[in-house]
Amino acid sequence: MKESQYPPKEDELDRLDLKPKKDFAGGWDAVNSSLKTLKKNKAILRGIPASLKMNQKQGFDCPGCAWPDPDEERAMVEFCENGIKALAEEATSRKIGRDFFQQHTLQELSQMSDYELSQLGRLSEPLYKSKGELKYKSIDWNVAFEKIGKKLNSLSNPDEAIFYTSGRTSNEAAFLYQLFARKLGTNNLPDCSNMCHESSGVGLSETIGIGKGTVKLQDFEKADCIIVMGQNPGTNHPRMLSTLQRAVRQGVKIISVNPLREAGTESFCHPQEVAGVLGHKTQLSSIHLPIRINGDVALLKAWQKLLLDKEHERGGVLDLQFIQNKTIGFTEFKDHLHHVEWSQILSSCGLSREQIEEAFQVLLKSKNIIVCWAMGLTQHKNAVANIQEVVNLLLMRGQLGRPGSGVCPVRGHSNVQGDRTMGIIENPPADLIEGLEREFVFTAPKKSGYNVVHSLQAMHEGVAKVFVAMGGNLLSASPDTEYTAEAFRRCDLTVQISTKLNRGHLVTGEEAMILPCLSRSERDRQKTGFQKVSVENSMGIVHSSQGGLDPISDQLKSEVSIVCGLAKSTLNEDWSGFEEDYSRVRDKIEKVIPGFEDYNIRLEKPEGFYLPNGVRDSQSFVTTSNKAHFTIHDIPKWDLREEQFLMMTIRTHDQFNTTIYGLNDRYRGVFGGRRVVFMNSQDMVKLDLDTYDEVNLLSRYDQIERVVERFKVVPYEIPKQCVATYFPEANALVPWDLYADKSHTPVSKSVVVEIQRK
Ligand SMILES: Nc1nc2c(c(=O)[nH]1)N[C@H]1C(S)=C(S)[C@@H](COP(=O)(O)OP(=O)(O)OC[C@H]3O[C@@H](n4cnc5c(=O)[nH]c(N)nc54)[C@H](O)[C@@H]3O)O[C@H]1N2
Ligand SMILES: Nc1nc2c(c(=O)[nH]1)N[C@H]1C(S)=C(S)[C@@H](COP(=O)(O)OP(=O)(O)OC[C@H]3O[C@@H](n4cnc5c(=O)[nH]c(N)nc54)[C@H](O)[C@@H]3O)O[C@H]1N2
Ligand SMILES: [Mo]
Repeated sequence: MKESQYPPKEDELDRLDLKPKKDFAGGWDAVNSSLKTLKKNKAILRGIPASLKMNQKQGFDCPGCAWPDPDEERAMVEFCENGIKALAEEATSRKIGRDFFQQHTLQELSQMSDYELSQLGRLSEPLYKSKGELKYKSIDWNVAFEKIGKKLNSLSNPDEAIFYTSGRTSNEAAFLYQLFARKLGTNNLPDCSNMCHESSGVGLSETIGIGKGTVKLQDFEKADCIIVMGQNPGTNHPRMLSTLQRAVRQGVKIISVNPLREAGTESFCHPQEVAGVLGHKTQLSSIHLPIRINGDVALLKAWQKLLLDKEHERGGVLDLQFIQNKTIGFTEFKDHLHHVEWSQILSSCGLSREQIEEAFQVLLKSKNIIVCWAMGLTQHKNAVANIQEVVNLLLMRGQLGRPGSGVCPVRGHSNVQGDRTMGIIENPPADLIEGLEREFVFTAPKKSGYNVVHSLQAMHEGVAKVFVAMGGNLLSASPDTEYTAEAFRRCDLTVQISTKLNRGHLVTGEEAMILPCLSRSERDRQKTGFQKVSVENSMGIVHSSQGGLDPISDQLKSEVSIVCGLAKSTLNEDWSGFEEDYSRVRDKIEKVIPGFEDYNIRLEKPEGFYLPNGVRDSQSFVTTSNKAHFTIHDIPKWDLREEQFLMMTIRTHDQFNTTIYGLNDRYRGVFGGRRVVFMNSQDMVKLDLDTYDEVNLLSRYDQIERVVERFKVVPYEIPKQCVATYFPEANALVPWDLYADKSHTPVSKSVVVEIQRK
C-alpha cells in the first residue's frame, strides 16, 4: 500500500453500524455530543472556560466556520456542537514532541487513520527531517529559519517556491505572509479558497463586481424566502440554523435544494433553548427539492422561464426599471431562455414539473429572496455557471442590493474571506500591487502565480521545489491523492506551519519541517504584551479575536512571529516591530487595503466593523460596464451509461475538512465508519448489491483509471445514478486536471464513477 492512501482499517469496516437518519438537527443529542467531545479530548480544563469566551465580544473567534455572530445581544454561550469539536481539537491537553517522533518512522505513522492522527494531540516543538532520514527530530527555531532562508535564496527563481494558506490564518499573519512571498518575488499564493468558494468569487465578480456576499444577518428576517442550495448547514454552519429559525418564526419560507434531505435543513431543535433541548422542533424548509447532482443550472433556468411566462401573462413580475437602469445583457438572456426545452430541464435536474412549480409559487409571492449556497454549487465543472444562474434569477426582479434580498455564499474556514482581502491571491489585482509597492518601496511581481491545481502540477513536474504551508493539509484536501503525494515527494523542501499532526506531514519533500504554532484560543504574548488578531466573517464584518488559554508548550510561536522569522532569515529584513506589536501590522494594512480606515480604533468596538460593499450599500456594480451582467450558460449534459454514477464527496458530522473528530455521521445515521457509499436502493437492486456489501469505486478520466478499495454500500434517499462518499477518503478518485471552468476548483462534487463488487 502506498503511504498516502487511506488505510482501510479492518475493525473500522466491521464496526460500521447503520441507523435511521434524523429529520432534525440540534436538540439534546447536540448538547450531549459536545460534552462527550470535551471529555474525550481531555479538554475539560482547557476547554470549558475557553468555550465561554468563544464568539463573545471580548473573546476569540470560533476556529470552526465563518458564520457571523449576531450584532446585538449574544447568548452567554454563542457556539455550536461543531464549534465545540473544533475548539476541543485545538484546546486538547494532549501533545506530542521529540520523544514521540523518535519512536515512529513516517511510514509507521502513515498507517494510522486520520482520526488516530488527530487524537495524538498538539504539536509542541519544531521538527526537522533531513534528506534520507525516516524520522523527524527536534530542531532549534533559529536553525530552522536559517535552513529555510538558505534554501529559498538558493532557488534559481523565486517562482520555484510555493506559499499555501489555509483559511484560519489571521488578517495580520496573512498580510505579512503575502508581503513576504511578494518581497521574495513570487505570486505563488494558492489557498484553500481555490478548492472552495473560488467559483463564487469568480462568478460574482464578473457579474456583480464583487466576489463576496451582499447580505447582512439582519436581512434574513427581512426576506420573504430563503433558498438554501448545495449546503448542509446543520453540520457545517450550525449557528446558521438559529438565524434560519428566527427567520421562519417571522414567516420567512425556506426552500432547500439538495440531492439529500439533510437533517439540518428539515427541522431544528435549538440546543440553547429549553424547548429545543426537550425536543421541540421548528420546521425549517417548507419545500425540499431532491435535485440530481449538478442539476442546479436546469432548475434555475426553469424558474427563470416561469418568471418570464408570468411577466408575459400578467406583467408586473419583473423589475423592468432595475433591469433597464442597472443591468446589461437581458435581451440576449431572454432570447436564450426561450430556446431552452423543458424536457432538457427535467432530465437534468431530475425533478418533476410539479415540484418546480410548487416552489415557484413561493418565489413568485416573495418580494425579497436570499440565496445561500456552499460546496454543492461551487465544486463542479460548470460551478461558475451555477453561481451566475443564481445571479440571473435575482437580477430579473432586482433582488440584489436591497434589504432582505441578495446572494450569500456561506464561507468555509473561519477567516478564508479575510485572507483573500489581505492579498492571499495568486492573481493579484493591480491596486493591491500598487499599494504594496507604494507602502513598502519595492518592485512586486506582476505575473500571476500558481493556484492549487497549478501548484500540484508544478511540484509534480519538478518546476516548483519548495512548498510552505501556512496551516491546512493540502495533501489530503487536494484531488487525486496519489498524484498529489507524488508532487510532494518531488519537492526539495516542504514546510508545514501547523497546530496538529496530519497526513500532510507524512508525505514530504527530501527535507521537511514542521513549525508548530499557537492556536486561536491560546494567549499570544509578545514584547509589548498580549496581542489580538482580527478576522473577517462570511458577511464582511471584521472583528478582533484574542485567545485566553495558556499555550500548550512554550516552544510554540505565533503565525506572525514565524513569518517575521522567515523575513529575517530569507530577506534579511528586520520585522521585529511587527512581531512586537500587531497594531503596527494593522497600520500597514490600513495603508494598503481599502476599507480599513482607522483599523486599530474600529477594532476596539467589540462587534467589529463592516467592510464596504458597493452592491449591498448602494446597488453599485463595479464591473467592466458598471452594471450587473446577465449571463448565458448551457445546461450540463451527463450521458451516463447504466453502470456509471455521478459521485459527490461530502463531509460527515464528525470532521472539519481533513481533521476527523470521530467516526460517526449522526444525522445521516452512519456510525463507526467512514468508508461508505450512499446509493439509491433501486440502483442497488440493479447492481445486485445489498446493504453493507463491500465494493471498489473506480473513476476513469483521460485514459487513467483511479480506484479506491473497500467501501461499504449504504442505501439512502438519493436521486438515481447519484452516489455520495466522504471527503477525503474518496479524493483519490477526483482527477487533478478536471476542474471548474474559470475558477479551477476541483470537481469534488461531480465525478463519474463505477461501482465494482469485491
Ligand atoms: N463541522 C464542520 N464545519 C465546517 C466544515 C467541516 O468540515 N466541518 N468545513 C468548512 C468548510 S472549509 C466549508 S467550505 C464548508 C462546507 O459546507 P458544505 O458545502 O455544507 O459542505 P459539504 O459536506 O461539502 O456539503 C455540500 C452539500 O451540498 C450538497 N450537494 C452536493 N452536490 C450538489 C449539487 O450538485 N447540487 C446541490 N443543490 N447540492 C449538492 C450535498 O448533498 C451537501 O449537503 O463548511 C465549513 N464548516
Ligand atoms: N473531495 C473533496 N475535497 C475537498 C473538499 C470537498 O468537499 N471534497 N473541500 C475543499 C475545501 S472547501 C477546503 S476549504 C479544503 C480544506 O483544505 P485545508 O484548509 O488545507 O485543510 P484543513 O483540513 O482545514 O486543515 C487542517 C489542518 O490545519 C492545521 N491548523 C488548524 N488550525 C490551525 C491554525 O490556527 N494555524 C495553523 N497554522 N494551522 C492550523 C492543522 O494542522 C490541521 O491538521 O479541502 C478541499 N477538498
Ligand atoms: Mo472550504
